Amino acid sequence: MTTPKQTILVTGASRGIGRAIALRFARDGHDVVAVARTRAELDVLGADIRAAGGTCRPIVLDVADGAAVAAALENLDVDVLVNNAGVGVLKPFVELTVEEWQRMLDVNVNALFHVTRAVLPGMFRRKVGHVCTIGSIGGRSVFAGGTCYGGTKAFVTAWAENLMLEVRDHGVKVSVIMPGAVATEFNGNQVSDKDAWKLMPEDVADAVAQVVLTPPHVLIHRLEVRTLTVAAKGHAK
Ligand code: NJP
Repeated sequence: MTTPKQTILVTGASRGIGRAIALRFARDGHDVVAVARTRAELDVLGADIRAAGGTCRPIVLDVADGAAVAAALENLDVDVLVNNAGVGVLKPFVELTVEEWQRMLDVNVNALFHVTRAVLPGMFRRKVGHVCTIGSIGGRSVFAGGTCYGGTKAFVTAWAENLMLEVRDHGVKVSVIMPGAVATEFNGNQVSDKDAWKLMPEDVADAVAQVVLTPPHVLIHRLEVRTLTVAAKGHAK
């Protein structure tokens, strides 16, 4: 490890990109706090991290539940928050149910308030911290089926930019990482050979690590991570 040990809170750590981010920071010797709703998957992550000599504190939590988030994260000193938990239901606007619409807003937008609001006061007190949020190139490259999801990810970028201007004088960095398509179970995908053209979750984890592990005076605020390979039809790449 080249930097001092830090406490890294990763939301949506049970699988996909969040799991890769948690494994990456644990491998680098940091204390990982892993948040998601699925206890069994968090247990597997914790066991994998411990088997490799790292440390992991799992927290079973719905990030859309503001009261539960406030209670769970109270008294936790977080150096780096990775807002990764996200939901995508990609289909035509007229086929979206109100529940699907609401769930994307709850997890992709409203949870940013709950989780970030819970950890920022501690970062202000310690005059150091980093809020790193996973957005999407779908937040600025439009695609059919992305009305709500793309809208929530456009919000992520705008929110992060505004927050960055507010908190940098407190010593807190804000970054947004915008991946292209990643081979995960996102949007009900079953990962298979057809996903070979996509980014791997570890590619995004590497990008997050590069952004987070910059020297104290350096802030990478926005980063797009794209694949060089040809996208399957209908995908932003
Ligand atoms: O998705 P997936 P990814 N409370 O479905 C968690 C963005 N992105 O890793 O609660 C707490 O494999 C869920 O855990 P669980 C995307 O928008 C992706 O691909 O146990 N956690 C699981 O760990 C998102 O922001 C692509 O069900 C909740 C995780 O979220 C991020 O990358 C492209 C939760 C979802 O794992 C990770 O997505 C792109 C809740 N209420 C951006 N609801 C892509 N894959 O192509 C869900 O540009 N989670």
